[in-house]
Amino acid sequence: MSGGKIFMSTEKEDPSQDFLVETRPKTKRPPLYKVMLLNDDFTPMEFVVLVLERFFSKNSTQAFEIMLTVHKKGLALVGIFSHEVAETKVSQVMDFSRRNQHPLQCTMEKE
Ligand code: TYC
Repeated sequence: MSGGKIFMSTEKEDPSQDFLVETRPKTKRPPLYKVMLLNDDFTPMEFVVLVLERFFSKNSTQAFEIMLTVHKKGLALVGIFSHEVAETKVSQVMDFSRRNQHPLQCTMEKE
């Protein structure tokens, strides 16, 4: 973030009259959220690949690699989004998995 303090002189004899002006804009970037997929023993690998392609716009190579990372390590980061978008992604994955009777879990956490 840019900004800082500018020293203002009153151009009077007494330097104690000089003052500092705060120039840092009081804005905050909105927090971002990591969306993760979790491993389980039952969801078919092809289904996880499909989820990554459909909801996270991964190509088939990327989707397969992320799926394998989850399978081997227990979880993987699939994307970083605003709170609203992250919530939507998690809901879409959980609904799609439930409707297809797979126990696949998708979670989000503040970055
Ligand atoms: N472990 C699953 C299997 O062997 C595959 C899998 C991968 C499941 C990634 C979930 O997020 C997941 N069929």
